[in-house]
Amino acid sequence: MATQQINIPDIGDFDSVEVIEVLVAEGDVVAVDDSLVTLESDKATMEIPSPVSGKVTKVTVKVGDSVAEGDYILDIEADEAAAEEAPKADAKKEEPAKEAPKEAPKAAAPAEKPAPQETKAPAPNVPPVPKPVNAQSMGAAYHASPSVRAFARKLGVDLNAVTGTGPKGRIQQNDVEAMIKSVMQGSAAASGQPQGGAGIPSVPEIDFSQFGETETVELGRIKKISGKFLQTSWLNVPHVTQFDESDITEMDAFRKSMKAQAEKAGVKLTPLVFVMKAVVKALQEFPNFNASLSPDGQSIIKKHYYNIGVAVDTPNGLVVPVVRDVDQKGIFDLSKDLMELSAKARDGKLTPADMSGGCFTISSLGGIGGTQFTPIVNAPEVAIMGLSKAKMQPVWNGAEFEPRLVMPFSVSYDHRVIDGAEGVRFTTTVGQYLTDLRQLIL
Ligand code: CAO
Repeated sequence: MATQQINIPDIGDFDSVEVIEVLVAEGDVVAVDDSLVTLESDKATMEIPSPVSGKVTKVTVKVGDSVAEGDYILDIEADEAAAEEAPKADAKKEEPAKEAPKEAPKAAAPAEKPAPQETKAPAPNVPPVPKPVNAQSMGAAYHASPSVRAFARKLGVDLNAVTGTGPKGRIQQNDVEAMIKSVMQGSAAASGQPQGGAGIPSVPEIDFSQFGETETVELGRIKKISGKFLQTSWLNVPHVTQFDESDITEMDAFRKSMKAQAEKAGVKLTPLVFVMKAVVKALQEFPNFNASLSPDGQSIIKKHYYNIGVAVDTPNGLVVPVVRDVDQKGIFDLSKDLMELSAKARDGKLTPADMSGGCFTISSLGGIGGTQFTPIVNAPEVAIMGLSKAKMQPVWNGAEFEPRLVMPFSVSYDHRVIDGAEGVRFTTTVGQYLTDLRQLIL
């Protein structure tokens, strides 16, 4: 089998152009016209096709190299049949066979110089999805003809994300079309909302059974519904999460001192009801947090009522019943509402009315643990608070360290409505109210 040295053919008026892709690696088998490298000048992108079929035995260029006509780029051990055919092929390509085949890269060049193809930046609606590079083919993550590459480029599709169904995994035009279709359908289905052109690449489908035993269990109804809402919010709301903490030593002492009274009233006081009161007072001071963005994104709808959603963990998934008019209720009433709603939630008896009309949500994981987390805004609300577990900590009081009960919390908010400074002012204010509950009656 003859080894053919492949050189850069006539590339027109370009003296020196950059190699932007090396599409083959040693060991790859190529067919005639398979693209070997992609070159890019300031005006165009062009692919250099293989003049022969065979096995790549050596690659002498790498991405970033500058090349010109005649530069040696790789060796191909031509198929016997191809080698025999080669002279004919050369003849067909109308290049004068002035040199011996072994050192005849120019003779092997295609007659038509590769047509420079206009390159466009990838369309922003289909972001590139990295695909693991085949370890045996580091330079060639995919195979596709120049026309398919041009088609993909035109539509802004990263071919690394496309699975080729052609011979030897070659990417064909219908593979690119299928990829676009799946992206559009996947993102639309996942959000349950019209997409407005924001196509999100789908997560690759993997057959996990190739790695071990698996079991497929359908998601419960609540998980399916809440999943859609969570994803819609995650995709639509530019989230910022502000972390903070509050010294709740006095608050907790007060809560414990009220235990007997609470029991008499048939309720159990947890830190959550105090947080609800502190949040509502802060919402009154920072009305942007008690608001929704209009659907056209041009106005803020401020609410003059204070209904707080509370995320409740149930065996079937997460639900968010709403405690109404928190501003008008005392802590015993709030505690009663909370207990009733969370019992209804766990029994699966919440009605749609129980879960609507919220202004701001609190997600409390404080009874379980954790130090901080980033809750997802319950859109169309614009902010959500996450409570984590309070812990005794040494706190410097100016003269010495004192043991204090400190509760970490976070607030995620919609940055289209709330600025960072406002975000931290809000958390600081809530923290201060929790530290000194007397401020709530001012
Ligand atoms: N720090 C320390 N202890 C806390 C605390 C905090 N921040 N918050 C609650 N606790 C304590 C309570 O005081 C109680 O202890 P005691 O019995 O000794 O008083 C214990 O933890 C259990 O409280 P609880 O969780 O039953 O009650 P709650 O009022 O704090 O919360 C409810 C009620 C319904 C919100 C909660 O049960 C729940 O479901 N939490 C999970 C919410 C969730 O999953 N959110 C995630 C959303 S994002 O995926």
